[in-house]
Amino acid sequence: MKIYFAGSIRGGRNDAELYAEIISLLGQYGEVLTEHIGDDSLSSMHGSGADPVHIFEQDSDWVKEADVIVAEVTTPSLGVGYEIGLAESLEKKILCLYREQEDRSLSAMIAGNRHLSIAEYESIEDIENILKDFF
Ligand code: 6IA
Repeated sequence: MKIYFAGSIRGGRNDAELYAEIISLLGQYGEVLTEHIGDDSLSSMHGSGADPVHIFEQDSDWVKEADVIVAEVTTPSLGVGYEIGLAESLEKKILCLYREQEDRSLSAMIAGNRHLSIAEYESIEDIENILKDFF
């Protein structure tokens, strides 16, 4: 099973450590194509010289190759939203993980989309159980 994990980069890296934990949990279920998303040294600015055309093409290819997309959607990210839309158009199975926030709500384009599985969590233990059910 090939798993594409999507998480915010330029949207903000506050949850980068959590992404690494989720990626490690996902490793029990298959090959995670995007382990770099949890890389703590990948800041929103670092590597800004990286070729965006290459990143776009590589990530789009990986979405196509993946059996399943797991997206952490708490930190709003244009890239993650795009990847979810692309995956939906390719009829992939998609799980969105969301932690409720005091100051903002999840985009209606995600929250209101019946093609997505959306799971709210509070702790990493919740995520473990959500993944068990999903896979
Ligand atoms: O809009 P965002 O940057 O928050 O979008 C994040 C999403 O887009 C992630 O799920 C990634 O799959 C993808 N993505 C965005 N930027 C990159 C990237 N380097 N490398 C790989 N995937 C990416 C960007 C340059 C970075 C060193 C700042």
